[in-house]
Amino acid sequence: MTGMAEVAPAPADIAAAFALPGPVADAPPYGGGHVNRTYRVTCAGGERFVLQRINRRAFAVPEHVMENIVTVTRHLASRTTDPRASLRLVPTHDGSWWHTDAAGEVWRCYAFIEGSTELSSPLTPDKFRLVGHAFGRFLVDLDDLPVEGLHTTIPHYHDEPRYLARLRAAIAADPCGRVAEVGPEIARALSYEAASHDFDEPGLMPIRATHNDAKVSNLLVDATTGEALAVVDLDTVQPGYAVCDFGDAIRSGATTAPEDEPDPAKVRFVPDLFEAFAEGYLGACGDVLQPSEIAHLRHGARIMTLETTLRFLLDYLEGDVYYAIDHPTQNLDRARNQGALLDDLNAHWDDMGRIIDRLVA
Ligand code: GN1
Ligand code: MG
Repeated sequence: MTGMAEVAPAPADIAAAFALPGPVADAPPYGGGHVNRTYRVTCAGGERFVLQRINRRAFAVPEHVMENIVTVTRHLASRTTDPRASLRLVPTHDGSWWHTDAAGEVWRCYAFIEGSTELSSPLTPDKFRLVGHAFGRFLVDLDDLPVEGLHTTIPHYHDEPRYLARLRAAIAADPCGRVAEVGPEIARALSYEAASHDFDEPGLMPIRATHNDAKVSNLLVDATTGEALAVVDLDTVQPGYAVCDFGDAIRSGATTAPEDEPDPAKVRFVPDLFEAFAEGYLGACGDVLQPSEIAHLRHGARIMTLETTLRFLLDYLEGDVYYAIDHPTQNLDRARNQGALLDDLNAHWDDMGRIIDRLVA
């Protein structure tokens, strides 16, 4: 451990930098993100906002994250007349879209989307079809956004061979003495070496503006009607492959258990949920996707499940330096969970192919 505890500025003081409609009444921590710090700010008049500090370990240049978000939220807002269908940034008093505090940390503030919620569990095929449709729409809405205008804010983000190389280095260095307890997890991860190269070929698919954290919880729905409202958590929007977003959604939704369920025996891939998501997704963006992308949807599902398996395992071996944890084995739980899902999803490889073929027929 390092000796000095971090002295974080009070979120209410940071919120005062933004052009809010009145004084801050409270600003408790909010949401289930693993990387950024998030607070829900309520003003004296009851108006609500989401205040976030961008994590520099994940995002080396937070200003680039913000420039991407400004570009993307503008573009998305121009596609709809519904103010609840896209995130709206609140400027600072001096007209900037972000605030840099005394320690150099970058903060931003969004209007809270009132009457919205994450989808409730259990996820049914009907609900997951709607998620597929929403992420498909997201792709269509960004289809005409010039991807050269976006920064790559996390280089090598979906570079699985590189995560595997880092895993090998972490095994060799064993900085926390944890290697001995994760033998089966390491063996499993290394057994996916061949699959890790699925996207190595340059130009395999078109590069688009993609979300890169397309998990179920990043779609807000109307709390009363359940209809889709906005895709949120736009920090990771950057140039990438559409099938990685498809895959992220599958690994987060086409499963019998949430990502940190500690008992891997409870984790199964659910083909019916895969099918429902793919149906909604292809219904919304099937015309925009190229044949190379449709052909690699299932590879996207496998590669993104491999990626979370590798990243959680790596973080456990490296001492929980990246993902926030609330108990000491949480990253190990997550790695085992995603690894179990990876094995089961991979066992359904041919089923996934048949489902996609049937849907595009
Ligand atoms: C992280 O912080 P959060 O929950 O939005 C991570 C994603 C992972 C996800 C796993 C910048 O997202 O890549 O898929 O956790 N974001 C970053 O739940 O690393
Ligand atoms: Mg995220």
